[in-house]
Amino acid sequence: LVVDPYDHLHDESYADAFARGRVGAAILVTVAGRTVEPLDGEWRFAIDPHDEGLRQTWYADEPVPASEWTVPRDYDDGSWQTAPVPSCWNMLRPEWRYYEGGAWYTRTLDHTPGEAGERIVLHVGAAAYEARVFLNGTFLGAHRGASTPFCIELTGHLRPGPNRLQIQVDNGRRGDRVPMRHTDWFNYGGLYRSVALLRLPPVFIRDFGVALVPGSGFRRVAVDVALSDPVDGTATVAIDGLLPPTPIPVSGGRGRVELDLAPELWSPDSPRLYGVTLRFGTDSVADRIGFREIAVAGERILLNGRDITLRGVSVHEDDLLHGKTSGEADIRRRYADAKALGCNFLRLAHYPHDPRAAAIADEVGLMLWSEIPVYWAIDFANPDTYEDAANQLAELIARDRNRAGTILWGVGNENADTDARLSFMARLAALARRLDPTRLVTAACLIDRERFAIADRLAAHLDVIGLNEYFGWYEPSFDGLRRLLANSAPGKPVVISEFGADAVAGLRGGERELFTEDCQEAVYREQLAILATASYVRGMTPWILYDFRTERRQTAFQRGWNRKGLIAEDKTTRKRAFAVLAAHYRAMADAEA
Ligand code: GCB
Repeated sequence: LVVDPYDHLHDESYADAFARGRVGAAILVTVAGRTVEPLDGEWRFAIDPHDEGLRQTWYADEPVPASEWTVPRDYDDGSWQTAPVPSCWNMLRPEWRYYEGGAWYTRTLDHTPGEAGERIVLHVGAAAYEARVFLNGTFLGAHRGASTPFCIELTGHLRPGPNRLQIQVDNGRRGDRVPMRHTDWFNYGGLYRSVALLRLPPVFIRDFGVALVPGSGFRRVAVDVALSDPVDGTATVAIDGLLPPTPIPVSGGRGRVELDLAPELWSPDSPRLYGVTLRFGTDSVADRIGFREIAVAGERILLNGRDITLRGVSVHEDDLLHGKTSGEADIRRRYADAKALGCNFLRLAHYPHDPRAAAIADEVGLMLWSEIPVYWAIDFANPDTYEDAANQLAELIARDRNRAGTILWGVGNENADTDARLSFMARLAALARRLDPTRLVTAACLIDRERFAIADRLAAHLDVIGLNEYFGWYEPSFDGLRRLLANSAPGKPVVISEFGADAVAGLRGGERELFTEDCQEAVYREQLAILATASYVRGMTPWILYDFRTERRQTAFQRGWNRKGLIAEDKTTRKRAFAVLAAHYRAMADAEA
């Protein structure tokens, strides 16, 4: 018997399975205030570089102990190694450090049926990059995008007692994905954020949004609710200290009310949050939500009607020991370091960070730029790539729509100004506005090299123009920066979304000795002095708070790390430029006070 091992990959039904099973923003269920059943902990784990599991349908059969095999099908997952969820497999064993490709996570789910009509939803915090979910041998759905959550309904597929849940995760880099093959951050793989089960009533609250109505003089609050099913009825909303339980008429599964309310406003100086509870039938969700309005007027950015400048820093989600898996303590440390710099703002580069990053920013009073990895030269002409990017954006917005500190959605980073890119990213900007009228849209643009000005055609579609420039580093002279700023009349606020220089912590030398702390410090001094001369520069997020791991930098000084951190990868050792930026931000804050 000769079986083509590639049969399944040629089989139309398999090829279509991804598309048919794709899950995305439209069915994401909010976890806000819900009691979840965590599925974190050890899962059985195997890397599968050649996709044998998909070819041999490891998911289709119950595992049989080796002693009972009649054919040599080595899929007894009981003998596998284990891996903790959440974690990045790259951090678990030296031989998995650079592994890219497929891997299988398997575990038993013991199911005790609840009340009649109960619905059970699997919530995956993040799976990098692609995931396929199987329960008891049945393919239930697939998801693309390394950094946004997804949900798969298990109702009707679970049986009482033990069930076999398998998630095949693939972090292979591909030219048509978002990001594509080439990035300047580490390609961590795996189920690296929490996985949980939600037990829900027959009709439940899928999503909700509570925010000030833009332009209402901070006196109207809109509450939107979306249910799991297109039913009619009444939901209620209550806001602690502001609003007693108040009905929201729901028709076809959707409801919206606008209420005359004047909450205390959220700002970095006064990060006031209100407890908000929504109910429908027996279901309820709850969150702590701040109310603020973010807007632009000419070249200014206004928070709650007042001018603000964004004193920021960029940060990756990366850790020496845990890779891209972030704990609460690590997020709080990022923010404590940002505050020690005098920041009121961070750019979360270059993909959606752990959801607690936005929640804790709300609590401690930091504004955020949050973005999707439309990075460098992705396949802008490919409609499937657009769909992937748009879904990641929609999932990010659904996840973080109630986060007051998140003021900017970034739709891309350093993408050359081609026609295909313009139409792709203009559509993303329009999508962000349609899904969320309470935030501004930005992108980190490049300099127009012909005109030597800020002249990206995408700027017409943005509220705030982000600009990455590396004068003093990739381009040794600062003259270009002076020329560029003088040549530009953007008519919109500009945030310098990146500048910086690599420095090996502790390495000293002259001001033009590359990779020394002294050179990095000199670049910061000069950049800050020049940028202060352009009135339309309303903020900056220098590159970057910490050194971060990246495969593409293996040479002399870098050794697997991007060394542009103001703090080394130990997250403790501050480089000399840290104090320079801190002094600058202190002076800016004093001047504004
Ligand atoms: C950039 C990219 C960023 C890189 C940085 C660098 O322009 O946006 O992802 O890490 O430059 O260090 O070169």
